[in-house]
Amino acid sequence: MRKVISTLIALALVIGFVPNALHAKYKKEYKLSVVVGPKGPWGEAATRFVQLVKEKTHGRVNIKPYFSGQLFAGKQTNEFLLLKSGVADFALGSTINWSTTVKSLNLFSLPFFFAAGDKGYAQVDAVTHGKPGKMIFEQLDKLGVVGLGWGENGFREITNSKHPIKTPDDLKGLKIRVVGSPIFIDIYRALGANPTSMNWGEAVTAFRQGVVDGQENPINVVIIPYKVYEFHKYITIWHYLIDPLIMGVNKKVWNSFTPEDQKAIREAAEIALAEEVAKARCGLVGGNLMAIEYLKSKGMHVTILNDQERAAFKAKTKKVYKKWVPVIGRDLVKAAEEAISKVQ
Ligand code: X2X
Repeated sequence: MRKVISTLIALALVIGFVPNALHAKYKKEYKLSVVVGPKGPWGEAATRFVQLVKEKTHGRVNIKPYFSGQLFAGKQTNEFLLLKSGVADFALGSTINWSTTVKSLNLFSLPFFFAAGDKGYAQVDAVTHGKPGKMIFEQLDKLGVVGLGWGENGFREITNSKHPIKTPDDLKGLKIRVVGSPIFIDIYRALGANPTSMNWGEAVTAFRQGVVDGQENPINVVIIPYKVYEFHKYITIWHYLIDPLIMGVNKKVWNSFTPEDQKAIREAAEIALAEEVAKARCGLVGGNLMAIEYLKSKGMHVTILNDQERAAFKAKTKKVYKKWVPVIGRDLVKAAEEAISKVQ
């Protein structure tokens, strides 16, 4: 009898207390950094991820989203450092914002590296979901961040309050707000514009007050939810560069989760990100251009560049490639070019 009781006690310990002991190390709340607010596909994906993680881990992992850059007091290019150091446990971050720390991420900011139209999206998928994407996640890992998957801010299009932009000459002298990432300053200087870096937190007020003439951001994730059309009448769809998002988690935090919870968190990320990418592309691909029609209905004057017109801009940015390809890493650029060349 005694033996039976002690076996039962031992079993209870194994079943009940061991998992508790593992979870005891868990924090009450994990912080998720997001640059933008809760509205639009990017913010909504953060909220969705948090809900899914809670459900799938049966409440063991509680994440709170910190929107509008609350964790980094405005300076969005610091986000990766915060994630790496553990000030943020998770971040759903833009590759542009992280590229000041993770140089390889400037790959996505090479101007006119990807094709326009549907082909461009297929090329982006080939890069992020192929060998180059793996190479990037390996680098993140070395820097102390585990990549859980790719989302999308989107191809960045340029808007302004002055006139249509169709040729590089049209950019001359325009004061364009850009993210505080050096490659953007190089691109706009090469194109003859006057770039000024500004955090997203101050940007919308700057558009409203006319402190800048223009800006560049993706249509579904930023221009529509943040009503940029209220400040800028002109948009040029030029698909000049893509801004993927990454769901990242601090490596120490990641390693503190049980394999079961890691699996649950990965699944949550996969679902939330797939939904986010679909929203980021909705009305911009597959012959459905409803998002562009929506901008027109809001009074925007839309200019869509053809391949020849894009080539004129690309030709002006040669020195950007010369300077940045070695910074990004020739191996990675080559792997990306190979992945792109396989897309029909
Ligand atoms: O600041 C921007 O333009 C934004 C919101 O797109 C990024 O965070 C890169």
